[in-house]
Amino acid sequence: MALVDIQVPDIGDFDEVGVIELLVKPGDTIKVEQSLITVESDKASMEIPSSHAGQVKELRVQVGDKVKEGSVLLTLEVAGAAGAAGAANAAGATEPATPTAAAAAPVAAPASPSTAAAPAGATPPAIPAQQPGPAMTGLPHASPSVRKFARELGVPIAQVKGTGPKGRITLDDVQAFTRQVMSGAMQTQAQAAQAPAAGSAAGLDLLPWPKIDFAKFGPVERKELGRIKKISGANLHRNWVLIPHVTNHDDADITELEAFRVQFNKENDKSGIKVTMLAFMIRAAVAALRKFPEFNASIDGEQLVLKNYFHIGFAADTPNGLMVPVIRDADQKGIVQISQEMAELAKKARDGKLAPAEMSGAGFSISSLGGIGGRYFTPIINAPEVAIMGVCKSRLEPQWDGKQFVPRLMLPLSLSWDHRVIDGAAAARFNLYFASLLADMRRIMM
Ligand code: CAO
Repeated sequence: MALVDIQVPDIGDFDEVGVIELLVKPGDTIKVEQSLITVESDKASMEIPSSHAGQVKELRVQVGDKVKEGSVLLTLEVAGAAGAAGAANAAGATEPATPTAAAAAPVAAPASPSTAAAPAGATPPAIPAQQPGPAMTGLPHASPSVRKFARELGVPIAQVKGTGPKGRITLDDVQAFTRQVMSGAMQTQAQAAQAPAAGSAAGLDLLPWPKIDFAKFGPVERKELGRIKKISGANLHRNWVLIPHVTNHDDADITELEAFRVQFNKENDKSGIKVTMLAFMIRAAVAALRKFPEFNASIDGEQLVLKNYFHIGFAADTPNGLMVPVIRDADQKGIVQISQEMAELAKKARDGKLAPAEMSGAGFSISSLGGIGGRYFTPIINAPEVAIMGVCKSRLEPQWDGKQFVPRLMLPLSLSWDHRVIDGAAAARFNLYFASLLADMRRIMM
């Protein structure tokens, strides 16, 4: 065992810097390069690492002291005669040697991009190059270790109120901020748990849901919402509130396609196969998703997950509520197979026999009200998807062919899309392309 005095290494152009934080205490066992203290000039702050490993015997500085290159920070008990543990980095030992880069390079605050990019083992730079200080950058006044601690907790340091000297943010301030946020979050959760199922304003700072005695206005009866309605309702509510929806409307001329579909079904009447318009739309959707991949994507944090598979969900109206079965790998299936699978899945949905796996994995969905009616509507995106195509009932409409108005069968399209991922121009192009495919399905082969 030997005692070694750890000194301040070369800190660049600074004569003296103030000690603002002690990061170790007597009795601590420390490693080589572990931060010992934080020092600060009027422009910047940085941490001073240890040149040796060992146990802290005595601290030789305290907060508020001024130190410079060569000042003794602490006495360390190290293994071996001359501090063998730190022999490679003997900087700052009782008989100081020139500090090596590894030992002396201050632990840089990651707020400094220049430092993050600096190669390991580079000559120790002067303090300002390591970490521009608050006066230069307008960054909150906090030492690198406090910043690191805040980053680990995900605390936005700019929002923390500093109570240290000159408003410096201390470790305690970061902890107090975290406690405050956590207690707020708990309260919000507690409020949400108490809120009526019909819709809580918790978190959105909205007016509370109106509580009305409807019986005052006439006879009423109460009915529990079904299980599917409760589940789909909660999902729809979240999606509507969290996704910035925009809906683009357009029309597809399906005159020829519908004539072909009717003809095909007539020809195959005896086989029991019934090809539906929705099956064509699923194939058209696959082709459009290939051309516009950001429609077959999901947001994951700050990343976009682009899917290389083509699973298409379709909304099915069931006695229990809305369900969305999924046609998997629709790109590898023909119109007849898709029609058959859709019929099976829709039946299963109506019979309440859909397995969870049959309702998961879609990258894009279609909601067709074509068999019922309507003109246009705003489908709600089925998160984590980023777009959904809604279609209503087609009808014969006069269309100008350049010379005259001619009757054409027009299918109303309503494409809802997530404005965080998609923009209006892409949505308009998607609709145009989708419509052009339905107008002439030969384009799918191109
Ligand atoms: N325009 C005109 N007619 C259409 C049409 C359209 N866009 N789409 C379907 N039709 C016709 C069909 O040709 C069929 O007519 P015939 O019986 O004369 O052949 C009839 O409407 C019924 O079609 P369908 O409903 O059996 O078949 P589909 O493939 O269109 O739909 C399914 C299947 C499961 C999607 C549908 O039954 C359904 O549940 N739709 C409701 C979806 C829904 O609720 N969406 C809203 C979600 S938001 O709340």
